[in-house]
Amino acid sequence: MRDFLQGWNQINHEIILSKIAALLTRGKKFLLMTHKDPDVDGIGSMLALGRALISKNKEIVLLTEEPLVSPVIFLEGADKVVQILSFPDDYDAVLALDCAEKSRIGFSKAFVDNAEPLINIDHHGTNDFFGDINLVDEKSSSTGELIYRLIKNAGFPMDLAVAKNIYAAIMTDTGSFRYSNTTPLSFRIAAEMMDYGVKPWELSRRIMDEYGHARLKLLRLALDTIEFHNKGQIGIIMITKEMFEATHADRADSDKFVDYPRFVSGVELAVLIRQKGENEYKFSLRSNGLIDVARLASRFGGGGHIRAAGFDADGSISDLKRKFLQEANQVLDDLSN
Ligand SMILES: [Mn+2]
Repeated sequence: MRDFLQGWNQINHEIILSKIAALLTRGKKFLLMTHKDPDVDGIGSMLALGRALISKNKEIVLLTEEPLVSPVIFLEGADKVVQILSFPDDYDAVLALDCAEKSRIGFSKAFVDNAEPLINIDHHGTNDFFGDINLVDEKSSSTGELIYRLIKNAGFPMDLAVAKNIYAAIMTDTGSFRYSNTTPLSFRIAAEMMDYGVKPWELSRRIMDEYGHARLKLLRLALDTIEFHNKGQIGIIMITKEMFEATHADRADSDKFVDYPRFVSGVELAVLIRQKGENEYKFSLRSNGLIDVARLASRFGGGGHIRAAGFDADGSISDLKRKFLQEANQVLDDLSN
């Protein structure tokens, strides 16, 4: 039965892919968006699909709420991404890429509600199917992988610029092909992208391995905050606004900091708490395999993947931490019973 259902799901995705491909082939003008605080998968997917559509003589607008920062700014074609405020209503479709829910797109509700039809292409298990058409495949390593399948299905042209963005999207979402979401298909696509001229070393150096002095200064401060709970099973690292200010670092500079507690032996759940405002915090959760952090995050109104999820929280940090640890300890204790 399980095999049958998985098979059915796969057939279903192909039908939806064809439906989206037909819509993109027929239409003329499209708006592409991704989630707030966009990552390489989101922007890379926008750039890859945008470029493929431009070679089919479509009019494309690639829109983000905020100007791009490192590392997404280093993606091929990133200078084509714009920030505008009004919403012209003459698009043949609006595509939301890598967004688990409508509110993740950012912008005002009225702005996004104007989008019609809204096509939701995503790989988050917590996706709530907010689109008029939903291509949601949680087995996909990345949205970039879905964009690859869409481009193939539609028969749109692939070139080095498209390949670089698809490769970068898969590379970052799989942690350089190390995370549990890495599949044989991820490797096959990566190999094909190399045939188009992608150089893995060059892309990983530019997008994953290069950082400025600010990041190192921020890391120095953040490492001092690491604490462990529940017999060393929970590791927490914290970054305050003052730390950002003192080091002139930006949000992207704290990317992957959660790996420092995560790599410590015995840790099952790693948490990065980033202060966004006076009483505003972002919790990023990583699981080493035992805990479903998407479920844990959803108890606080957030979401994500089984091994990587997060949520926003308002309040005093001591209260937020206490409430979070209560839930997390409970989940861990239930697992060991
Ligand atoms: Mn993604």
